[in-house]
Amino acid sequence: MDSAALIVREKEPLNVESPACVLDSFLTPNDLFFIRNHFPIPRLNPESYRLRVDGAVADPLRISYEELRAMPSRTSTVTLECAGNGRSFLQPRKSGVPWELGAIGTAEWTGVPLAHLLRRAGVDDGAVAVFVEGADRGEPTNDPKPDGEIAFARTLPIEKAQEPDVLLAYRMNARDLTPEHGFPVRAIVPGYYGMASVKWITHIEVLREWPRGYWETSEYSYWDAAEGRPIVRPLDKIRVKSAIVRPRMHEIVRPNMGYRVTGAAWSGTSEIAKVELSVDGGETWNVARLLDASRRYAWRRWEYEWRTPAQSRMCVLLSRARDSTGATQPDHHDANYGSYAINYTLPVEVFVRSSMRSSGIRTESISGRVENLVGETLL
Ligand SMILES: Nc1nc2c(c(=O)[nH]1)N[C@H]1C(S)=C(S)[C@@H](COP(=O)(O)O)O[C@H]1N2
Ligand SMILES: [Mo]
Repeated sequence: MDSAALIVREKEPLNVESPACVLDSFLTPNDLFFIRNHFPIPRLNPESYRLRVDGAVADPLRISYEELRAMPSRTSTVTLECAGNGRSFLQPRKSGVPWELGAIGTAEWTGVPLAHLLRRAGVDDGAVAVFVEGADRGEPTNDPKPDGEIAFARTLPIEKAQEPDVLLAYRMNARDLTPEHGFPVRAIVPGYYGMASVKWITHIEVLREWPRGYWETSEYSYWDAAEGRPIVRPLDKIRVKSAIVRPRMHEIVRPNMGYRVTGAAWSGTSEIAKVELSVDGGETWNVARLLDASRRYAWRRWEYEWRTPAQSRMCVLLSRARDSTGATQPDHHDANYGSYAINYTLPVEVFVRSSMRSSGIRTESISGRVENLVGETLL
C-alpha cells in the first residue's frame, strides 16, 4: 500500500474513498481511511467544546472534552461501511457520491460507551430513541427536504444506544481523531452503516417518541416490504457483503497458474460464517479460506487459490458471503434500498491470456464497460 492514496469523489463537501487495496490489511491506516461528509468540516475548539446530554433524562449533562477523556474508556475494532459503498456499479446509475469499493475501513476506536453517559444522566422509563447531532450544518440534498440549513444527525433506538460497544470515540487507531474524522468526539455505532457514526457530536437528546425528521426519512432510509405494504424505515444494520480485492476488474492473468484471489467480508448482523468464490460467473461455487479471527463488528479477510484455465478466455469471478444468521448476498440489488445497502454479488471480469499478442479476444466485444478509474489523487 506504499504508493496508495485516497481518491477524491467530491471536493466540497470533501468525499474521498480508499483505494481498494485497503481491504487487504486488517486495520485501515488513518491517512487512507475514507471520508464521508455532507457539509463543510467544522473546526471545533477542544477547550470550549461541550457535549450536551438532555431530553428525557433525570439530570441533563454538559461535558467538556477533558472530562470525557477522563471517564472509563473502551477500545473496539469496528468496520465502518458507508451505506452508499459500491454505488457506482449500479445500473442504471444512481445519483449520489459515486463510490466504488473503498467507502469502507476498519479501525480501533477508543472512547466512552454512550451507555455510561446515559446511565449518568438517568434515562426516563418511557424513552425510545436517542438523537445524536453533529456540529456540521448545511442544506440537505434529498427530497422531501426542509428549507434552509440543518445539522447532520441520526437517531438510534434506545436499546442500540445502550449497547456497551456504542462509543463516543476520541481516538482512532491510537491517535486523536483528525478534523475530517470527527475531532474532538464522534459516535461509533458498530454494525450499523456509517451514517449512524455521527462525527463532531455536540448534542445528544433522549426522546420519548421516534422523530420523523429529515435524517429519519429522506436520507439513509429504505422501503421495508415486510409490512404488507411498503413503509419507510431508517437504514440501520450493515447487510452481509464481500468484495474481491485481487484480481482487479479487467486484470490480465496468465493461463494455467496458481493465482491467489483475495478479499474481505463483513456483516452488521452477526459474524461472517462462510465465503464462497465462483470463477465461472456463478455456475459453481468454491469455499474460500477465512483468514482473520471472527470478530463481531470487524471484517474478515479471505483467500482462494485459483488454478487459472489453460486456454485464453474471459472469466467472471464472484464472491458471496454468509453470516451466522444464515443471511447471504443477493444476486441483484434490491430496489427497495434505492442507492444504499449495495450488497449484491459483484462480477469481476478477468482476462486469461498468455500475452497481449496471442489473445484472440477483443476486449471491447467482451464488455462495453470501461473501468471507472476517474478521480484525482489527494495527498
Ligand atoms: N456530523 C456528521 N457525521 C457523519 C457524517 C456527516 O456528514 N456529518 N457522515 C456520516 C457517514 S454517511 C459516514 S459513512 C461516516 C463516515 O465516517 P468517516 O468520514 O470518518 O469515514 O460518517 C458519518 N458521520
Ligand atoms: Mo455514509
